[in-house]
Amino acid sequence: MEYFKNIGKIKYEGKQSDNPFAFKFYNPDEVVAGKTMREQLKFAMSYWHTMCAEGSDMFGVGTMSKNYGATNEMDIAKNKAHAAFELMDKLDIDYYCFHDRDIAPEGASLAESNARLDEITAILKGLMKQSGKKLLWGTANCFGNKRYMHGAGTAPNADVFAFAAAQIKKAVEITTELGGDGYVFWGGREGYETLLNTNMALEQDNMARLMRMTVDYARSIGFTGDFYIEPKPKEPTKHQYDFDTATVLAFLRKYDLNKDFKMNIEANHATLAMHTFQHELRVARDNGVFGSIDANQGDMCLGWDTDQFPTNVYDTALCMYEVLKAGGFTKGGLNFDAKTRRGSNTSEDIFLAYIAGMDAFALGLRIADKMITDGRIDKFVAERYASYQSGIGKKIVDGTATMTELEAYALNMGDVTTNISGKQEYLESVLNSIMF
Ligand code: XUL
Ligand code: CO
Repeated sequence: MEYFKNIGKIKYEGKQSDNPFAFKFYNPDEVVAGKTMREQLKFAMSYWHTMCAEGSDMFGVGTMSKNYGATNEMDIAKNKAHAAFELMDKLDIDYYCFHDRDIAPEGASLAESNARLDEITAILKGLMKQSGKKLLWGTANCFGNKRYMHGAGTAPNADVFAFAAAQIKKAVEITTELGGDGYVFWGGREGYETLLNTNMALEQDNMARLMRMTVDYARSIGFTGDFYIEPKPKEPTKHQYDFDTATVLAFLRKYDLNKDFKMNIEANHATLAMHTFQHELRVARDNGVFGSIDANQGDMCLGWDTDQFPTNVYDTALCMYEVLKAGGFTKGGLNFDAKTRRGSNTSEDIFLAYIAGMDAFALGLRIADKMITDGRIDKFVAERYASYQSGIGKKIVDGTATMTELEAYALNMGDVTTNISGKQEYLESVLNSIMF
């Protein structure tokens, strides 16, 4: 059965093309910065937004159906799996990622939910074998069900913690069964609404306990992928513990989890934390925890997570600059945690959205490569810090300078006589000249 009948395989036609159903910049097998674009970008389809989300928001019901011609919920899930692989095939996307509840609806009991997961996992495994598509990462939805109203790993109720652990155990098992390259923790409701009712210290200790148990269990069953935490500062809770990359790093170091976890950086979560996407990627790269990316963009006029398909090339270029500087993706990749607008309610819109996002990242990759080969920006930065390469600066970075020595140096100097311009405007114009 073909689900997207009026859409064929999306091909690269180049930027002159006005065919809406063609890539203008994403040419999968073209080599950019030493690897094919396919290898550099490692695009992944997000099951929840693409296969499940029907356009509902807090003011209104869905505007599109994702039933794929079925009525019974397990039949819908089965058709969805087939439709997912058709979509990936037509869009030439090699990876996908999911929450447990995206692929199989929750049953009346944990045992039934698990049996449903087994049934769909077998189907996905077959489809993966046929198509060669791979699982970028799996995760558990420990935020949707009402039992998680106060959190999962950080719930005040130990029964909820136990349920979450059981659900994650199964999610790790199916991720392993499907050869997943990663496992993500996004702490949907791991945070608080008010400190008046919250034991923050116990909640965070418990979250760390859950993560440690997950890592140990996953390794014991042969999971070889990476673990990721996906920072987000707020929404749905007022305060999420995984606020941003720097906060998560402090958490990982406190609980000795930093060897096991990397970051899954989401663009719109960065902006919710009042950071740029590039900032979050830079913090991750500088601290050796760059892992994977949820690519999307927010709306700067709105204060919530709009999860729009990314089209802002300035952001994709600076993102890919960080990715290239980090040495590229290893087990991670670039998943579109993005959904079409409620008003873009056809399946054609989903294809057009992926084409827009993939092209925006392809452009970003091409520009990032040019930024590096052009060299003006990197050279400027290197020269800006040149004073640390010799003399007193070298002593400072080598750790041999003392306060007394620095005082003597400063007294002798009298005052700082040279302080070179940061040339922000010039660098921004260099970036524009590279881009256009
Ligand atoms: C929510 C979000 C999640 C995670 C996976 O804001 O980004 O979809 O990516 O749980
Ligand atoms: Co995300």
